[in-house]
Amino acid sequence: MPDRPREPRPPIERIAVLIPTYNERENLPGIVERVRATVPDADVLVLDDNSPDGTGRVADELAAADPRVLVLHREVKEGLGAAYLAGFRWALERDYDAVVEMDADGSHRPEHLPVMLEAAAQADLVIGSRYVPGGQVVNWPVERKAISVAGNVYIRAILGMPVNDATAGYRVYRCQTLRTIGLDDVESAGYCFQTDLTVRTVRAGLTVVEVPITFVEREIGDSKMDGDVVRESITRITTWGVQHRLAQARRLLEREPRWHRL
Ligand SMILES: Nc1nc2c(ncn2[C@@H]2O[C@H](COP(=O)(O)OP(=O)(O)O)[C@@H](O)[C@H]2O)c(=O)[nH]1
Ligand SMILES: [Mg+2]
Repeated sequence: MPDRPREPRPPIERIAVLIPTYNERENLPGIVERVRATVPDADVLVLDDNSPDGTGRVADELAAADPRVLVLHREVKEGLGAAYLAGFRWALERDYDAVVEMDADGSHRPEHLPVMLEAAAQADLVIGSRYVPGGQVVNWPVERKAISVAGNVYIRAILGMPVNDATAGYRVYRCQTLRTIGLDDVESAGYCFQTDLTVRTVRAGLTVVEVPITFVEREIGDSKMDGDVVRESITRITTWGVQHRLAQARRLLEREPRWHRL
């Protein structure tokens, strides 16, 4: 992974664990409790999109009982990416050093977090990776695993990305990374947001470290991945891939001016 000589990274002191929720009423208390037990000095911010099942109210109850739990209520469901962007802006305005992305359904075990945060001492982005040695997925149906593996192979091939799990949703971003890559022109609304920000981080020459995790499929509630999410991912990733290859070709032609005459 590209790494240019640079100043040592400042220590990570203030951490916000961002947990996006849509209909996660039954999952939320357990995951918040595990995060609080594992990283007691971190704040937890629940990003709820007005879940019809009342997850927002559950989040408010947790926040009322614990000053380190906070809630950002959003009016409508606009996708995982949009919820995270709101959470990132919230954290940037409050001078956190790092933000953690974590699903509410228990797939991202909070117990991996200390190792991921340790890795963040030497990284600009840490990805909890299912597809490096030691990483694994438990209880996914074979079709779901096939989509995820094929998606990552496609991303590596078309975008020339040296990352094994570019779609992963368990991450630690230094806030400085978010400032460097810029969030204002991020258009990805759904799950391809993860790939989008991975590409931006790699292209900015920042250091991405993948830490192996065990991803366990949820036991309660339903996945929010749907046709729209998959379609947006395919369309955007293919567009970025074509743009990337065209830019590469353009650079090559500029270096070899005689090719213009062919
Ligand atoms: N706020 C918000 N959270 C979402 C949205 N879509 C998914 N999530 C949350 O994102 C996390 C991952 O979603 P999940 O359905 O488990 O995706 P999967 O693990 O890929 O099947 C969960 O905590 C969801 O509640 C959304 O549109 N808005
Ligand atoms: Mg899930």
